[in-house]
Formats: sequence, structure tokens, C-alpha cells
Amino acid sequence: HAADAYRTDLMTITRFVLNEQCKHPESRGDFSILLSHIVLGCKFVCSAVNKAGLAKLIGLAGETNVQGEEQKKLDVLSNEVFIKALVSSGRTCILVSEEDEEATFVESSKRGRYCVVFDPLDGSSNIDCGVSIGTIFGIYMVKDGGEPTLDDVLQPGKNMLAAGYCMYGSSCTLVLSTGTGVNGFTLDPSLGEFILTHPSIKIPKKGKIYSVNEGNAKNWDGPTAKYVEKCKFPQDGSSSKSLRYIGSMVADVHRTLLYGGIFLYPADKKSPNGKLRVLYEVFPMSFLMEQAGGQAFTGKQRALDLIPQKIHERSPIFLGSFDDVEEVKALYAAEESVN
Ligand code: P6P
Repeated sequence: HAADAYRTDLMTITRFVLNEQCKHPESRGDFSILLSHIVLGCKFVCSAVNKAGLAKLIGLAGETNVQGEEQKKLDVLSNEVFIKALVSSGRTCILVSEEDEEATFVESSKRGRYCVVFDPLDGSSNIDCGVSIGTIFGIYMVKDGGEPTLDDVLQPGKNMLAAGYCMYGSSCTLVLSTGTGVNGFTLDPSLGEFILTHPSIKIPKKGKIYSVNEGNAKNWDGPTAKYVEKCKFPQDGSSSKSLRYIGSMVADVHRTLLYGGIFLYPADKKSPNGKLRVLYEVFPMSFLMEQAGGQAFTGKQRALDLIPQKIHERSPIFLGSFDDVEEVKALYAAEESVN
């Protein structure tokens, strides 16, 4: 009857993070406070993205709105929201955003111990056609108590304390790992709360889907070309994989995490380091994949072992089901042994 329709053991992301914190009695709760400000940013962006279509319809987006103000582009608006939320948390000291050429160093009176790297609205070119887009973030602890420097964010991805993404699609889903597995939360707009809907996500060991922009095929290197050929024309009698490519990293990675398979943005002759950014695209998604039992490879090494030299550096990436990525590693190793 009706009473059963309401689950009463609601696990919200806030409660979930506080439960995690209780496992660290020494914690001062700073991490929980930081995450709650990231969650606030995601709620705001979700609301703005959902209105974007309407805003465009009534001529607000990109033009002057009824108050004569220039309507901010969603990615600029999202960036401002996250920067303000993170600074006001009082728990951050360096912020790196895809939208800002330079890192933001928080003024000392508001400084905390965490560095946040993020893409406030990845895939935003897809907004006008309604394709899912998302926020991607990663969190480091500053290296030492001294004055924060860029070295505090030029750390290998394996040093991240947490990583996640929020996908703005048919529903608003936040996928998060704080280093002990991966959990998914869905925003209940009537409560304004993210509810735990995907506990302990594990990616299938092998998948039936490959996800790559085939339009770049003429520029691929040998191992990538061989791997994609293998997906389409398997020599071992197994069935070929399906191609699914949305062109929005958060959407492609979310499908890969839940259904299995492999997402690849390889290097090519035009872009020797591929297209995706190390700090706020490659590292967070690689962190999540490893926490879910998958893996992530750059073509040369484990993605999370990479040490970035620049905050907007790019890297090729192959991530997803453990066995699928293992096949790519074998092809690159074979190429290495020949050279
Ligand atoms: P391409 C979106 O612009 C993005 O940064 C990622 O979200 C996405 O995975 C990739 O670029 C798509 O790139 O070259 O296939 O259009």
C-alpha cells in the first residue's frame, strides 16, 4: 500500500559522506564540508542546464535577457558557480578549471588544505541538441604546509583523495569515489537531495561495446588501429563489439562504467597527446574506473601514474573493463618490443 511507496531509509549523499567521515575519527570534517560545496554547485548547474533549453526558447541564452543583461554562456556560469562555492567552503587553496588559463590561488584568510581540479561543464557544445553533459572533478591534498604552489596540483592521479562526475541528462546523476569504491546518487528534485541509487558500482570485467570517434581513424597509430579492427572483425570467432559514441565524455564514461566495454580517445598524427585533459578529465575518470575494478592506460603507462607538467596538459586514454584495456596494453607492448 501507499506507505510502501516511500522508502524511509533514505541514504543521501550528505549522510553517505558523513558515514565515510566517521571511519576517520581524526577527521575534522573538512572533506565533508568540501564535498557538500561541490554538491551544491552540481545542484545549481543541474537547474541552470535544465532551464537552458527554455532560456534559449525565450531568447535568453547568448543574447540580452529581459533585464538587458548579457546572458552568460552555461559553461562560464557553471565555472563561476563552482569557483565561488569552492572558495566559500574555506577548505580549498588551489583551483584548476578547464575554463581558466591560470590556476586560482585562494586568499589566505579563506584557505584550506584541498586542491580541486575540475571541468565545470564538459561537453557543453552538446547543450543545444540535448545530449547529456557533465561536471568532472578531482581532489588532492596539498603536499605540505608551505605556501601553495602549482606543484600541489601537478601530482599523479594516484594521489587523488576523491574524484567524481555529475551528469546532467534525463536525470541528474552524481558518481563519486573517495577511495573505497564507487557510488552513484540521483538528484530527487522534490527533495533537492542526491539519493544513493547505485551502491558499490563494479564495471563488468569485459564488455561488448567500444567507444571512439571513428572519424579520426585515418590518423590513428598502429596499436589503436589494430585494436579497433579487432573490435569490428574478431579473429577468435567471438562476436564483434557494438560502437557507441556520444561525444560527451561524462555520458560515454557513465555508460562504460555501468554496461562495461572500453572508451578510447587515442593519440593521433594531428594530436600526439590526444584531446582529453589530464587533470580534470583523464585522472578523475581513470580513478573511478580503477575503483570500480576496471583500468585506465595512456598507451604508454597506467594513467594514474602520469605526472603532469602543465595544468592543461592532454593525454591519450584507454579506459573501461579490465580485460578490454588489457588487450590494448598487449598491442602497445607488442609494438614496443618490435621498435
Ligand atoms: P571529439 C567534448 O567536447 C569533449 O571534451 C569530451 O566531452 C568528449 O569525449 C570529446 O571532447 C569528444 O571529442 O573529437 O570526438 O568530438
